[in-house]
Formats: sequence, C-alpha cells, structure tokens
Amino acid sequence: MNKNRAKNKIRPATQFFFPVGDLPEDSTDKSKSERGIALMVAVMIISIMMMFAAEFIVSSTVNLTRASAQRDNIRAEYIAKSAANWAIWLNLFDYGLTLQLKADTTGGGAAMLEGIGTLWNKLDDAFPYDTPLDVSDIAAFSQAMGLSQVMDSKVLELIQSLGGAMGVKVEDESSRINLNVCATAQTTQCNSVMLQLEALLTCTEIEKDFMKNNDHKPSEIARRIRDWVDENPSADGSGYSEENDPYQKRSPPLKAKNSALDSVDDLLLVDGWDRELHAYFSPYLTVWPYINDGEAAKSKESVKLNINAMQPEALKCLFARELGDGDAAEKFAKKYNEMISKNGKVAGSEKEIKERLLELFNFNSEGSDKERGSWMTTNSSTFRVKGKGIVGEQTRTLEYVIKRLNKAQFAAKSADPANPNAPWSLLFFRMN
Ligand SMILES: [Ca+2]
Repeated sequence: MNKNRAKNKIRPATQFFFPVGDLPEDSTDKSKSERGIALMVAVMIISIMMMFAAEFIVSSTVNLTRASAQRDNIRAEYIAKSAANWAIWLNLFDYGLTLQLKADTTGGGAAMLEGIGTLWNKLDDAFPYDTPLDVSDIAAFSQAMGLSQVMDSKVLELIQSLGGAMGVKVEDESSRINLNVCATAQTTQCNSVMLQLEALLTCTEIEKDFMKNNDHKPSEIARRIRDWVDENPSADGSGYSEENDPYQKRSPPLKAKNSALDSVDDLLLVDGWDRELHAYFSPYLTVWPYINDGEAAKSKESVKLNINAMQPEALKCLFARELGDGDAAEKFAKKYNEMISKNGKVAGSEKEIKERLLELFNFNSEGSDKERGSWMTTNSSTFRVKGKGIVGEQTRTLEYVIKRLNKAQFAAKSADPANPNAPWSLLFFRMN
C-alpha cells in the first residue's frame, strides 16, 4: 500500500526548478498543502535579489550625481578664479597705462587716457556678475578688446573647455566712505569721516524723512559707529553717556569692538543701525583700506573719495547744502551726465575738481569750507574684485580686495620673498 502510494506521488511540472501548472487530480491532500512553499521561497529570493539590485542602482546613481556635481564644482571654481585673475590683471594693466600716460610729456597721453577709460569696467559689462554669461563668449570679447595679442590663445581654449558661465565685477572701494579711518585714533581724519557720514544720512528730503520715520538721529548714529570702532571708551554725541550702555542691555551683553570693522556688515551690531538702514546706506560705505601704519593714517588720503568713481547720488549728498532744494537735484543729474558723456569722467586733476565742484554744486573750494573741498581725488587705490563661475547646478564665487601699491610700497614689497613681484597687496579674500 505504502509502496504503491509513493510510486503514485506525482510531482508538479517544473521549469527552472519553479513549480508550474496544476498537480494531477489524484494527488493527496498533503501534497496540495505543500504546493506553494517552493513558490514562496522563490519569491523571497527574487525579492532579496531585487533589493540588492535596487540598492546597487540607487548607490551608483548617487555616486554618479555626486561625481558630476564635484566635477562641475571644480569647473565653476576655475571659472571664478579665472574671472577674478582676469579682472585683477586688467585693473593693474589700467594702472600701468595711467602711470605711463601721466609720465608722457608729449601731450598724446592725456588724449589717449580719456579714450581708453577703464578696461576692467568693460570686463564688468561683458560678463555681468549678476547675470553671468557663457564662457564661449570670451573669444569675441578678447578679440574686441585686442587681448588676443597679449594673451596665449591656449588660455582662452582652456577657459572655454570648462563650459558654464562667467561673471565679473570690479568695485572701486576708494569711492566709498571709509569707516575704519576712525579705528586708527586720528581724530582729524575721523571727524572728516563723521561729516561725510552725516552728509550721506541727511542728504535729501527722502533721507531726512527716512531717518525721522525710523526715529534715527543721523549725528548720533554716526557717532555710535565711531565709538564702536575707535580705540577709546568715551562716548560723545552718541546719545549715551557710556559707549557700552546700549550693548550691556543686550542678551548676552556686548561691548563695543573698539577696533577696525571686518566688513561693512559688522555695522549691524552697532546700536540703532538696523537692516533697513543697512540696505539703504551700506553700498556707499567701506572698511577698506584699513590703514594701520601711523604715517599713512595721518595722511589726508585716507578720507579722500574718487570723484570719478563715486556713485553720483553719494557725490550729490556731500555737497547737498550748496545744491539747495527744489529742482536742484535734477539740474545736478543733467550736468553730471553731460560731463560723463562728454569726457568719460568728472575731473582729471586737482584743478579740475575745484572747477567741477563749482560748476555742479556752486561749491567754492577756496571758501570758508576748505575741509570738504579737500575730500575729492581722482585716484583710486583699493578695489573689490568678484569672480563668479556657474557650471550646471554649481556656483562658486571668489572675492578679493586688493590695493595698488605706490612706488615706495612696491619697492618695500619687492623684498618680500613670499610674493615679490605683485604690484598690489591682498587685503581680503573669500571663496564660496
Ligand atoms: Ca570706542
């Protein structure tokens, strides 16, 4: 009986070891209950295998994405570095050209200088920082600027091969009010900066209303900035008897920094200087150059602003008193624009500065207010250079603040073994 039963046990048909089809009719109840086990085991094995496969696919996709992001990031970094280096090079090329043309006594120099303008400004136009353009446009720009004659063509090919977009910006820091002048305990110069700052904060009716509506007293705000920066602990004209009074009430309590600002954004720590004020006025302010050399700090140069590079609205503010009210601002804008379109600049010499101040504002540099007459210059020494590279989803930015060296500074620096040949010094550096 048992023998016969074993003999009659019929296995289900299989394919690749998996059961397929139905069992024959005569199979017993026991074999019916065993039918699905092989199938379940098989399904489990397949599931596990699929999990491994899916994990493998996900991890290789992630790795691939990360690798290409890394590649794009490095490319973007090189584009940003190229942009900044290019801007520095053009900036210094301009400097050399200006110096050379100034030394040219044949008379041809002055005429050429006006036609040339600043090369770095053109770079700024060609590859706007805020809306970077494709690096493939570099060749056309280089051709138009005649740079192909002084640059190795392989350099262009190399930059183009990086793909992506480039943006450049050069900002003239010598056209902004330098708050760090007050950090060096030179009272005369710091007082000039206070006057400049106050003039900016109370420039037109718009500024006056703005300060009034926000309950700010311009002279007090200016002095709180001075107290925050200058070495001494005294407070004068800031609305407080002690410089630390407003900061001690904060949680945690603070003390005035009593040294140079690291960036204009440090102002947000100063009592009364809020985000709104910051957004409105910070574009006209700088912390560069920080002059910690005693002799240089005593020089009037530290408070001078480049009349040609200054934003016209800030220039207007410094002489708003003479300009008067009514349609004076419109007249100023008209005259200013005429000067720029005719000569490409406001003034080319000390003598011209005086003439232009009289013409634009009816300001007499020889009058009782000689102080303000001495604020203007036609030279710039400090620049902020920004380079941006975008490849795919990756954006890198590079920012330098550089200071051109004069002859004596360059001679001193040439002895520096670390970087003997650069005719500029690096004041600030940031890569993001
Ligand atoms: Ca102080």
